[in-house]
Amino acid sequence: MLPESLGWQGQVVLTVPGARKPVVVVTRKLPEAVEVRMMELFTARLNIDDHPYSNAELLAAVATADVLVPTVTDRIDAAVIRAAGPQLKLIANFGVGVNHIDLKAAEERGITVTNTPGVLTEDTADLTMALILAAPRRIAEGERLLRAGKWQGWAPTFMLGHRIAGQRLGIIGMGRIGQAVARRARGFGLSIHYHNRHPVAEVTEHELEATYWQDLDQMLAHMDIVSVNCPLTDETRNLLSARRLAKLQPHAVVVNTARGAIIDEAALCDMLESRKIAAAGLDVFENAPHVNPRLLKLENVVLTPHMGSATFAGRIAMGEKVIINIRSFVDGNPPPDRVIEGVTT
Ligand code: 8YV
Repeated sequence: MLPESLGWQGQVVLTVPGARKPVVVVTRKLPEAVEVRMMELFTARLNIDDHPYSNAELLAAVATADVLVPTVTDRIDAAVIRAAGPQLKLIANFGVGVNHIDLKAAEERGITVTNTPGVLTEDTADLTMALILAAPRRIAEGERLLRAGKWQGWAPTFMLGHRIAGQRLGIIGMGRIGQAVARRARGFGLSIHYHNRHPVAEVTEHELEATYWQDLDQMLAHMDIVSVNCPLTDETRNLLSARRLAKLQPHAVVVNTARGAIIDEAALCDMLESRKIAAAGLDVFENAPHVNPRLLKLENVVLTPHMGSATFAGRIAMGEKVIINIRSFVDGNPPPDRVIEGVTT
């Protein structure tokens, strides 16, 4: 009989002397330093060849794992959660967005969900800023032209884009990442506007000289660049609908480093094709990794493959957060990054 006591959520505490190590199933390959530490601390089942798990593999994983460590490429829906064995008490997501996890089903089954906020803020804000610069300045288009051997030399009217300084940036979602984007954007001379469920603290608004728009439609009509930085939830799905996109000015640029499904992608393609908006910079897509072929044909779009948090330091820090969440939980304590439905971090 293994010694055991119960923790904060009624979970079996797995770190008392003599207890077995918790079985932790990690669905994707993580940075080596993270995997080594997980091997030391847990009975870690790693994904050596990094193939995305099939539904059958997910079902098998939750049947035996004490802890599941999924990523954005796993669909942890109600059926997967229903298939979990009684020992599964924690889903420690590697990533901040949890739209791929059915939080309600998890709660009903008494499964705690955690994520990794904070450690990918600066990296994601950097990539957002890169797209904010790249789309109006046609950087990717210029690079494609040069590599294709089509550059015939400098000319006064060649590759003209739009000036960044002095433009209005409208940030949708003024959480950690939105604010980090705002700080960077101010350095480039952009003025900051934002839409959020609530205004940010006065001190932050003051620091960023930011203008709050309660009405998103109204904000969209006045922005030069719009950046999507909110989580995907039932409320934000299709937030930039065809109707809302139609509010944008013809020179407007749309940047999205959050989740593809926040924008009506087909409507965005219509707008870009007909030049009803000028350009877009997209790191995320509605049906990733499938990218709408209409986007691939457009010169006025900069496309990156969901790289927002893709830095060595960022991914290691995310792994460390996952480990801290698991350790706290199996010690019987509330994990620091617990996700509660409807409360976004
Ligand atoms: C992550 C992200 O790399 O954390 C997120 O929400 O979008 C990415 O930057 C990815 O989700 C890993 O699961």
